[in-house]
Amino acid sequence: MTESTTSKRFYISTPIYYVNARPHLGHAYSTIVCDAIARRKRALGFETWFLTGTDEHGQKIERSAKLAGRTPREFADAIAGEFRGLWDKLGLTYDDFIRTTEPRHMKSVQHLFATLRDRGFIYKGSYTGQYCVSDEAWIDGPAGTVCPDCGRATETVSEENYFFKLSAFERKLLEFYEANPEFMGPESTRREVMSFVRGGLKDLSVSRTSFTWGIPVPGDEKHVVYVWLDALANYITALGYGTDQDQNFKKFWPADIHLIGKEISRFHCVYWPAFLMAAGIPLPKSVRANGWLLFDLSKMSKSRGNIVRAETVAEVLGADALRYYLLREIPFGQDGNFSFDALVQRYNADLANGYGNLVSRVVNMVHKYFGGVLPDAGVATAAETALRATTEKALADYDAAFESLSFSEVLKSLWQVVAETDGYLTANAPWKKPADRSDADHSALQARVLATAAEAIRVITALVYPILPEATAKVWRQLGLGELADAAKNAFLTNIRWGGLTPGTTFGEPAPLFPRAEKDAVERMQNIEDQNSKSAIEAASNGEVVEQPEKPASPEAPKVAAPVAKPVQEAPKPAAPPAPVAPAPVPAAAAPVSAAPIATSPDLKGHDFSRAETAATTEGALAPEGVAGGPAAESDQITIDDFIKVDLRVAQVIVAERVPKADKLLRLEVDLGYEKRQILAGIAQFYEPEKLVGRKIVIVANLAPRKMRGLESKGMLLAASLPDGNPVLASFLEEVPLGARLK
Ligand code: ME8
Repeated sequence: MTESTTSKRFYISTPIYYVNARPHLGHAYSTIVCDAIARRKRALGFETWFLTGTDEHGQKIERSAKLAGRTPREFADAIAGEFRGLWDKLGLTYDDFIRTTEPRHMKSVQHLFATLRDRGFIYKGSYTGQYCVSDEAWIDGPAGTVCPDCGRATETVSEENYFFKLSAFERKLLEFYEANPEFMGPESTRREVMSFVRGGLKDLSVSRTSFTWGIPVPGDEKHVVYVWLDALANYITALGYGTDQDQNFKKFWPADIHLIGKEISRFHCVYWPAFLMAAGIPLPKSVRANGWLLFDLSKMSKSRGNIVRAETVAEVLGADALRYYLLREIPFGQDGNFSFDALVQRYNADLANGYGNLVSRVVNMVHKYFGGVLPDAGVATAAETALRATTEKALADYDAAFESLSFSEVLKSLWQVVAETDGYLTANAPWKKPADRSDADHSALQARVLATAAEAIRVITALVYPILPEATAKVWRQLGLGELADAAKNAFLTNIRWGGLTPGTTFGEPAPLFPRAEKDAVERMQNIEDQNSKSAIEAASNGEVVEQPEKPASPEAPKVAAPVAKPVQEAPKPAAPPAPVAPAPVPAAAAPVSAAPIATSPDLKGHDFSRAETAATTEGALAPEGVAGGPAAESDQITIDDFIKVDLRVAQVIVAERVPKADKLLRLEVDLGYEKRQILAGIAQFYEPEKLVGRKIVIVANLAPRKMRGLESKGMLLAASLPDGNPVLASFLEEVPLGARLK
């Protein structure tokens, strides 16, 4: 990260988040990182612009809205409101919130598209290829290819499209990366992006015609702009690019940092700079990728049902605790696990017993021994000199560590000062007067120790302000220094050095900062989360807008999907797990009955089972109506021995085709590892046969064979049934071997 040397301006952005799901801790993480950076820059006197927002167009959102029974606009309004509301609740200091459905954005994107076309970088062609709706990305390969990033099945798209001449930028991009090693980071991102570009770039389709939820291409309105071109442009449209209100564009562009999650680095480090080069617009100074926040050791994401909400942590421990934990626990750029236990432990150790307790001891003693007026420290002894040296070391290391986004290092070094100050207090025990010490000597010691400790606290507090804005504001008042927000406006961080506290300063009243978290804190947070997932399910069953599942995590798969029209053999693809295609994870042992419309959590306790739902099974043409209706009455319950009789197995679809003259039937050939067999399934109205090839599914393997339309069907597919009767095939997020038994 580099500061502009010509002016003290700074522009930072988060990704704009999809509105197919409510915000979770992963989204909060990136936004909190930006907030901490923006706060520090402002406190250093930079005129700062911090942009966030929501990505609202595209096929994925259109489908999510449909599933929720809403228009895309209603759906987007509801979820965008949640994002914005959460950022406000967490006290995040964004300067602008851009929504890609706003007219200001749409007009400006059209201007960019027209500019690219006028400059000769966009042409019309036709395309047949694979598209991953979840990632909104073009994928190399034949029909049946799974997305190498998210593992979902791709769809075959055959459309007349506009193409962007990405191939013309291969060499220019590589030259740019070489000349600007600071452009992208961390190093793993840089390596991955460079090897992707070295693998060759093909032209990129930048419009779609098969759906309408997007920005119309100017002059050819049956096309909508490709959602990533639409979304990436937010970084300039929000500044007024291409309009007569472009003061902010002139002032803040190019951006200093686009902060993103590592899975979208290709879009930010390849496509975005190429679009900008083509349009003749300067490139951003840097793109920085955060690693993934994991929960239960897999990427926190809606589709896995392993999310935690930022609100939950903020409610129980406060927003500062969340900020501290995320920035201290996870070295920036790396993946890091989130756990309630670790959070509470860190909170108690570092915040309640550490910084909070230190401030409380010192402020209370200044009140007790000096009537709340800071005494003069007098002449320093070796102990004060040592504490000062540690504090000054932390001060000296601070800027470089923060600039390189090493938040964890920043906090470690500041907490070293907390620990030393604590030790210094304990060693000098100003609360204890030995019998052989005169009153005057003792008072001098108290003055020296408390004034020195208070000075160390002042420095720590100033430096940790960007990360703990609420707590540090309280401490600033307790130290008698007034409003920290005002100090921040006056660039107080430019001027922090040892010795800033003036003797005679009247301290504020002591007030608790981080009350110790009791044993039940973990349980309380877990309960709130359980309650949340229940109410989401209830809302879903009432037809309200609820989050839609998003892409499942690619298990550490590098982002290597090739751009459109690139020959398969050139694509450096990892062995992608065959398609966990169903939009919701289905608990592996799910019985062939219906799940809630969003089966995003295995916890279905809150689901309204009272409504009869269509059969979830997809055996033959049709399972008997009402099979999947309500919960089993007690008399209908089965024993484990009954359940074990059902042989549920993992199978992979190797052939899928329509059965002539049967609207509903597909003929599948599936591979169980130990045998191949034919199954007929009544899902032709819901699944394109070619999209099923390669998918792993669950079948009832020991169902007696039966004949339909003259063809034998040996087994039955399992699927969840949505309220409108649509089936969603059961599938897996993890790699599973063929023939594995579900039990
Ligand atoms: O990709 N750990 O939106 P999105 C860390 N609309 N960060 C996480 C995370 C996790 N588990 N989960 C989400 C999109 N994030 C596009 C972006 S930008 C022009 C368009 C954060 O809703 C991280 O920053 O899928 C990631 O890149 C972003 O949320 C993805 O949000």
